[in-house]
Amino acid sequence: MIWNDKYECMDREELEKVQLERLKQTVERVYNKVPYYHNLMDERGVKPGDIKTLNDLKLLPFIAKKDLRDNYPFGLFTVPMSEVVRIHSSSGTTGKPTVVGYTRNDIDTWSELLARTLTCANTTKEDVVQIAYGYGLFTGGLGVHYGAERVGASVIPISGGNTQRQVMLMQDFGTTVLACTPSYALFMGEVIQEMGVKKDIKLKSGVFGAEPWSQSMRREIENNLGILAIDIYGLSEVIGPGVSSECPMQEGLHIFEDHFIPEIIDPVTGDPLPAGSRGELVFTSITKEAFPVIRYRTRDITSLNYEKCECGRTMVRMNKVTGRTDDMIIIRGVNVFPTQIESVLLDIGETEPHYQLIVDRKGSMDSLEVWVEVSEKLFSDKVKGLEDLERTIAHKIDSILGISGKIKLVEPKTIPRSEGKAQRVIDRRKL
Ligand code: DLL
Repeated sequence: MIWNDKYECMDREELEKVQLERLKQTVERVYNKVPYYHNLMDERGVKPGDIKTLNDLKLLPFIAKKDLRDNYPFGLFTVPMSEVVRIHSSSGTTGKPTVVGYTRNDIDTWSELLARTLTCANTTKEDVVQIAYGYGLFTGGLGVHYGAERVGASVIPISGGNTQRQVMLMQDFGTTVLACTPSYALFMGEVIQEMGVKKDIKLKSGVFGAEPWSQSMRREIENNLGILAIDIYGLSEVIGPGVSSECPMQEGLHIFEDHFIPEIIDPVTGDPLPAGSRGELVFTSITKEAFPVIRYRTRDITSLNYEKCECGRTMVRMNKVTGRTDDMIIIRGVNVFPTQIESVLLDIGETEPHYQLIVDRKGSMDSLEVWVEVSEKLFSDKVKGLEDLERTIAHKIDSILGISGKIKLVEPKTIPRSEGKAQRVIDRRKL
């Protein structure tokens, strides 16, 4: 089933006409309403009238998280506060958070996009949707919530945490669709196992996102919970969740291009890259009222696939995000994404999918330790076997990623569990 096939299945030529019209309006809007954009465009010698084709997008300046911080909190809004009905913000790791605002129409658009997203996970009004993303300033909880209501499903707005209670309600209320981060879904699977209640769980699908996760982690979640696990992507600066979503084919995430124009650029030079190349994803929002963004640099690394999808949607697909240009860790000169190590661990199969990377520096030498849990049985049974397993993992990481590291197998429940985004990397280097 497709939620809104008028747009989701639109002919490309027609879609591009819609995009161009909306882009022109958005550029006009930011130029006239936001002094910051006005100055940036003037500095580049670009006027709204110069945008004549979609190709002219590249004339426009980029915007990054720093620009949002410099205009904290509301400096990039294009409407007076009397028209803003919601504010969200994204927790920065340093300094001030970034703040985003929505008009009533923006909330309406957002609900529609999450309705599309949930429909990609086969959600209908017959479903019971348990929303275990955090509610609050984070966009996950409320974003998915409005979409689930738009679909007409019965919504359980439980937010994150209190996992035993989550599982109890899941049984009692007959939850069929779960919405949370993939790391939390994995943890829930574990708790369901421990409570011995898998047979009482009616889950059929889940919409998981807000952090990178590998195909092997998907298999793990799908097997543990017996569901279809759909990857959903978004970021607060662009709208929140609802920027793109996998369809049941699970071969890339359809970007809702009638609202967001994607580009892939070289993260170093900023030059647009040809179709199919891997690079940094950039978005221009073309329907937002309160807080549109022009060429927002996401720092997320992916590529775009313009081939036709079997599901019938014509919107371009982005491949799974493998990491960020800035959470990418560089160890002894090698770029490492936590998801690459996760894939190695899950492919070996004898470990649990709970791990943490500890990066440190002694003198001028970086060190990498990978802490990973093994099952109770393996841990107590075979101390000798553990050493072999540590060697196998170290060897595989070295041969695939080109980086040597010390593997430390630890007892179950040693690695802190997450109810939101997992913290995969502890970087102790003072860089
Ligand atoms: O994480 C919005 C969201 C909520 C998306 C619920 C999906 C589900 P932020 O907190 O602003 O917004 O974080 C955005 O999270 O730039 C990516 O680096 C990462 N991210 C989000 N979804 C995915 C995903 C929300 N499916 C940042 N795969 C983004 C990989 C993701 N990374």
